[in-house]
Amino acid sequence: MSVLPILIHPDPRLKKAAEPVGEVTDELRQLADDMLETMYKAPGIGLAAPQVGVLSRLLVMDCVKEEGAAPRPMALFNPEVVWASDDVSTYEEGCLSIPDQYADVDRPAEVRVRWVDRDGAECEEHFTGLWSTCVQHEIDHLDGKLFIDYLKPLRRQMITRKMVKLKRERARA
Ligand code: GNR
Ligand code: NI
Repeated sequence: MSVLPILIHPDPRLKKAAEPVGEVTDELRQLADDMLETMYKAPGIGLAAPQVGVLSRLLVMDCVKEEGAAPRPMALFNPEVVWASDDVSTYEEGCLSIPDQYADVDRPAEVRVRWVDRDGAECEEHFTGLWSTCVQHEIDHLDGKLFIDYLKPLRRQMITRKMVKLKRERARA
């Protein structure tokens, strides 16, 4: 198991659509485990493969937030939204690739998602609440989309400038 470096916006790899995964190999299972370790350490509730520089359709998440509750680490290969509610909910989102920046984003309140799990089995589940927000945020990453793409251009530009500065400072440190 290892913690992987997380790419910071702006980075061309965060803007590209990721490629579907073929067979779920040991190498991909290892990547999923490393991504989970990276996500828990950050800490975050989700992570998509492009955020660690891998352009494959894989995301991991665990949105259990109750203190002392059993964790639920999930790895989703080739996830697809097969149904979305007309009902919208607003959540203040953040992103590990855009540190310390938060903004309200509207998304369908509930979604039904189909994916392939680490054993290669087809799964389908209905997500609500934070799980729904998170899985949609992660699938957006697989399509090269960030939560700031939903904001007005001026706000997005301000955040991008801050990230350019942050990256420059980190590179000098
Ligand atoms: O850790 C994360 N928290 C979060 C909060 C609200 C909406 C979405 C998220 S996902 C984010 C981790 C991340 O950047 N995943 O891509
Ligand atoms: Ni993110």
